[in-house]
Amino acid sequence: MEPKRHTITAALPYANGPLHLGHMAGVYMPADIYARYLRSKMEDVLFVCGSDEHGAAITLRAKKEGVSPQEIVDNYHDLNKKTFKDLGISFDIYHRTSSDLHKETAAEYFRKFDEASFFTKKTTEQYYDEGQNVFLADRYITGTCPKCGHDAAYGDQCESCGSTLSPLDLINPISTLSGDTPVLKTTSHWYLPMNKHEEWLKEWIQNGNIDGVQHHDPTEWKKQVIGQCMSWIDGGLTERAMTRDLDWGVKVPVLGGDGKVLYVWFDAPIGYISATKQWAQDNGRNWEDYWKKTDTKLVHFLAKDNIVFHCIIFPIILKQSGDHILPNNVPANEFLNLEGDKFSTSRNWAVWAHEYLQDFENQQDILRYVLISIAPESKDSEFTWKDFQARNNNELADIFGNFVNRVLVLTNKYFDGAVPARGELTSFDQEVLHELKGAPERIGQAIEKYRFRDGLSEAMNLARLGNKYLAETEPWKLIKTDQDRVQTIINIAVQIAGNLSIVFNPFLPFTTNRLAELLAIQHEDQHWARGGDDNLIQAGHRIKQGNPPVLFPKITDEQVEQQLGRLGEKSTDSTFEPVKDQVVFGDFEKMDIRVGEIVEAEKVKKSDKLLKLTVNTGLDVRTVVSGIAEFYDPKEVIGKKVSVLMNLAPRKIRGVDSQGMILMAENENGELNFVSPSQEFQIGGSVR
Ligand code: B3M
Ligand code: ZN
Repeated sequence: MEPKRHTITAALPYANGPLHLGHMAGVYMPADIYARYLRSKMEDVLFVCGSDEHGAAITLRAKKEGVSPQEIVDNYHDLNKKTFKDLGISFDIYHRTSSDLHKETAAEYFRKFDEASFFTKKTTEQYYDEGQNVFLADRYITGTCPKCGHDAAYGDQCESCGSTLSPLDLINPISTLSGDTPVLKTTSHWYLPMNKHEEWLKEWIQNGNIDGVQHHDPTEWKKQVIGQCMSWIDGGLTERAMTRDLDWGVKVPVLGGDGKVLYVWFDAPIGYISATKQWAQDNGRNWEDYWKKTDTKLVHFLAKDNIVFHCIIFPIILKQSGDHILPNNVPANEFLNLEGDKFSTSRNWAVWAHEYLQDFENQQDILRYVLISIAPESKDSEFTWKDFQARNNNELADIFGNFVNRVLVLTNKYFDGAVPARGELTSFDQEVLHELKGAPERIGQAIEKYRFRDGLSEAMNLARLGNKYLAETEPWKLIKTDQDRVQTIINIAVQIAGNLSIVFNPFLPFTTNRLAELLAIQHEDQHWARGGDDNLIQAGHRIKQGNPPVLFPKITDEQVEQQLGRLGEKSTDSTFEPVKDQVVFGDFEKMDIRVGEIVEAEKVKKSDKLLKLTVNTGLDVRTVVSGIAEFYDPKEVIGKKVSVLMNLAPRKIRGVDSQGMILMAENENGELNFVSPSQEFQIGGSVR
């Protein structure tokens, strides 16, 4: 049965950090190509995503930075939403799980499950930090991994050996909040008895059917996906708590739920549904069509670490809901590595998508092309800047860009921009047109089977064919002697160029839009159904006049070097610096800070940044050099009360002896402001 509509989801990224190329290659690019392709076939498509704004990782980051979780998620929700948009990821909605609609929706599912007794409620002992008065989420506990001995395993997982753990498995558990050893304390939670669902899950994942009803073709699922699920199931499914003792998240909406929130993996997948509800409200549609009708095809895009949640936990939720459809496929990808190593946020071993967009303005499609070419579809793969450069320069620029440029230039030059009619065809012409006709089918098949790399390489083959066609027919040599032949050649070349704007459209939407403009063709002519048409552009049609722009500028060695030099540098992704290591009060007490008054100020010679200040500290009058010249004029600081670190060892700065330091507050733009008493205050008073 052909589906009537498509619900496409892409994993909701945690709003606690920016997005890097690994996320893009593994999840969002493939999902976007799939969505764009289906839209171009005029199918009914809903493509949803949004920020996952709950979970312990976010509260942990907020604690580290000394801000509220809401501030963190507001910041990254906006940044990530914009990054996706700028990269051309065509979500119909980018929602967020901290929205009221989401919280109501998730709570409603939870309430229904509770009423229907789909949960079991259990009281167990869990680790508790007595100093901080909180139960510790799995991620807040580290200790030694019982499987491999790694000494910094988390309560839910050992990142060294990959084992799934429970906090009680850890040897020598430590609370990351305080560094103390936590104690065990009893608490009650709602558990999803996954073990009760083992039988149907097995049948559904392996054979695609439930109770004799065929839901999908299991041969279309990736082997790794089925493999991972079966190894979980064969290992025995257990009960998993669907609630947590936390104050950030969706509040548990039933009796006894005080101080507890929904487990983020119960809450987040429902985010797809609440996003759909929001979209439906905004567009006068019915959300249920996209989640309940059996002629809707639901596909989840994600990376391999999210497989079990989308193939086991969420399907249980969907099936228990009674009338919801199950995913038709979960084409999960493996991981992308970077220059020989794993992506790592803490070491800043990453290429951040928003930084790419700043550094390579209007070159989104180069990134899209490269990331799809190397997408980790069946095994881990690697991004390197050298390869990025090579793929752009040798493929996009030299093949695609070169071909299109020739077609446009020759059409303008020989025929004044009017597409010539073709005459008699040679067997080579016929071969080329035959190839052209088959291309959309080959590419579409690959996309529908989630083989995006193959699809892209087939599309590139069409550009290659065009390039080869012109190189072999050499119209520039014939123009003086055989105008008829040149007409045919250019006509065929124009048809290929027009078709490139169709078959590349899902992959390189910015480029194909530019191409359509240059060829002066309508949006309708870019629908997938027009693909393969060897008369896509009629004789006599006028293309855009003038010199065509360069579609793919070459990437230089300097650009590559610059990017390489940045890897591993201090992270710029945080608005606030993380909290420094703990100190005891004695450390702080060693510092003698007092209120002083600036009595004289002048610029330090040959420096744009430094002011030489004379400060009356109540005990003495001393000279302090301060790096504030960009923010304060010498005249305006005289008379200001400031905080002076008195016992900082004297230093010579630009030949001036500086005794002490003036304390400054710094904002996110690096602007400095005096730390001063808020009212008139006595000079010499101590600051502590
Ligand atoms: N936020 C995990 C992740 O970003 C999680 C995905 C949720 S999808 C419902 O890897
Ligand atoms: Zn381990």
